[in-house]
This record gives sequence, C-alpha cells and structure tokens, in this order.
Amino acid sequence: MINETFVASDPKSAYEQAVEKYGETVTLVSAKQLKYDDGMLRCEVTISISEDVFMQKSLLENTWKVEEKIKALFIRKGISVSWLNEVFSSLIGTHILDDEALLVSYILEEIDESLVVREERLTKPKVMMLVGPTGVGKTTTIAKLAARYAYLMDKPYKVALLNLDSYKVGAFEQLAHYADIMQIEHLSVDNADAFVDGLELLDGYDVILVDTAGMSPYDTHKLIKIVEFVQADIAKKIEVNLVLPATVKYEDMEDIYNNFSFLNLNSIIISKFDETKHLGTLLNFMLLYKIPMSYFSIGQEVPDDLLLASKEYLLERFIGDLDGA
Ligand SMILES: Nc1nc2c(ncn2[C@@H]2O[C@H](COP(=O)(O)OP(=O)(O)O)[C@@H](O)[C@H]2O)c(=O)[nH]1
Ligand SMILES: [Mg+2]
Repeated sequence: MINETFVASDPKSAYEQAVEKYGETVTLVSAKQLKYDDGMLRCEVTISISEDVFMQKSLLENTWKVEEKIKALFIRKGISVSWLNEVFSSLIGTHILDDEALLVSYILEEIDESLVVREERLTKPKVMMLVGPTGVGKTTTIAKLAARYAYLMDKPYKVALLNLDSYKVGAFEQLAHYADIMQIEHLSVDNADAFVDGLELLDGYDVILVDTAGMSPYDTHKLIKIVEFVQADIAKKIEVNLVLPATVKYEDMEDIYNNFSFLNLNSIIISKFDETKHLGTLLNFMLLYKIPMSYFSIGQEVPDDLLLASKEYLLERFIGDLDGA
C-alpha cells in the first residue's frame, strides 16, 4: 500500500480530494489539524491506496500533463487543433504521449510528412506564370528566377520575360529594368491574343517567366482576364504559381488561395520569409491545403534571396520559434 497526504482547510474537503483523485478505494489512515508557518490552521488527511491504483493514476496524470503541454505549445504557434487531435489520437496508448521530447519530434515528423515540395524541373521548355495579390513579391521573384535559370544553374537556360502587368503604372519598367541588367529578352502584352503571339515569338526559349497584374483577390474582373491568358490556345503548358507571403494571417492565406485556385495552381511560392519569425500559421496552412511549395523568397535582394523550397528550412525555422517559446 502507498500513503498520500491531502491538505485542506477542513478534513472533509481533504478527504474528498483524495477520493476525487483515486476513487472510492482509498482507506483513511489519519487526519490531523496543524498550525502552518503562515499562522493558518489546516487539516492533513492521509489515505492509503494499493500500488496498482497509484501507478495507474500517476502514469495517466503524467501522460495527460505532457500531452496537454505539448498540444498547447503547438496550438499557440499556429497549428490547428483538429490537425493535432488527429495526430494525438493515433498515439493513444503509446509511450510517446508521456515523453515530451519524443512527442515533439513525432509531431515534427508528421508535419514533415504532410508537407509537399515540388521539384525544380527544367527538362522541357516551360512557361511559368506568377499570380497573387499586389505587393507580395511577384516581379521581384520573377527577376530572381530569371537570374537563377539564366546564370546560376548547372547550365545556362534561355530565359525570357513576358509582362501582363499593364495596369500598374511603372510595373513594366520594374521588370524591364531587371531584364536590361541581366540582358534577358522581355515583352509586354495586354490581351490574350497578344499573349499567344508573344509566346510564339519566344518559341525558342527554355523558360518564359510571365509576370501578372498585381490585383486584389476580390477583383473578379481582372481575375477573369487572367484566366483568358491561362486558357489561351498555346502549345506550351502554362505553370501557374501563386505567390503567398509568409507574413499574412491564416484567414488571408485562405482568401488568397481560394480566390486564385480556379487558375489550377501548380505550386506555391512563399515570399517574405525574412519578415516574420513565426511560421506556424504558414505551416498550418500548408498542412491543411497540401499544395506543393516550389520556392521561398527570403528577402529583397535579386538574385540572392531565393531558395528552392525545402521542408528542412521551413521546419528549422519553425523549431527555432518553438524553442524560443
Ligand atoms: N522583405 C522582403 N521583401 C520582399 C520580398 N519579395 C519582395 N519584396 C519587396 O516587396 C515589394 C513588392 O514587391 P514586388 O515584386 O513589386 O511585388 P508584386 O506587386 O507582387 O510584383 C518590393 O519592395 C520588394 O522589394 C521578400 O521575400 N522579402
Ligand atoms: Mg509586380
């Protein structure tokens, strides 16, 4: 048998605490009233229980504590309760639930497995269109990608830029400026027919990067116009990449995604990694939507601040934030 003492202002409450913890099988050993150092009178009730009951209870309590603590940590960092509940429910009855370190690494592994990365493929000529709201970094990312493909890969690819960003004053100048520096062919078009002609003109190129009008995800008129481009009758397949900033809140990520998803997105390019150290929201979004990530933009510098999307990078940054919690 094992003894345990419960303290309360009166013996009845102390005994009730014991019953609440171990159930009706407790046996009363002693009850005494004592004056504590703070001058207050308190009752100490000692009970005994069988070793089995004691072990069961403390194991359960430890499990519950670890589980709640770790779940709360991930929730606080932006991971959704429903996703966590699913992971935790697959662990019921395992020892992982009562070991903090093991549990954290199990969750991180689950996150790792749920993320999808799109490999960089340049084996066939392609047209890459970047879409997304204004100011997310489309034009800057196009410039980085152009430099990457033209100059920074194992071999130089023939790169051209095509601009559909005719709405914003100065938009073409921004792209043309980069194109001039890199000595890369560039064109600007403002309707679907000119787009088809433009692509034909650029037929011999390995990669044609298409910059689009920055627009509000609620601007249906402009979105419909983009669809005309995407569905234009051309030989090369158009890959549509949504640029999504790591800095926006979850609801905005959903809005942006939902408003562009009808373009049949091939991948997500995540921008502005450098502007936040909290990546839980983004991670949660990627976990729930399971869209392949292709590139990460980690700053304003062209061409340096661009990385191939990697789970390791994302998780490392996330773990850094968890550790800082
Ligand atoms: N900090 C940071 N700024 C960025 C990043 N990507 C783009 N920007 C900046 O965001 C602003 C808008 O970029 P821009 O490419 O014009 O966005 P667009 O409207 O989507 O074409 C510019 O000041 C860029 O320098 C990034 O990854 N990190
Ligand atoms: Mg732009």
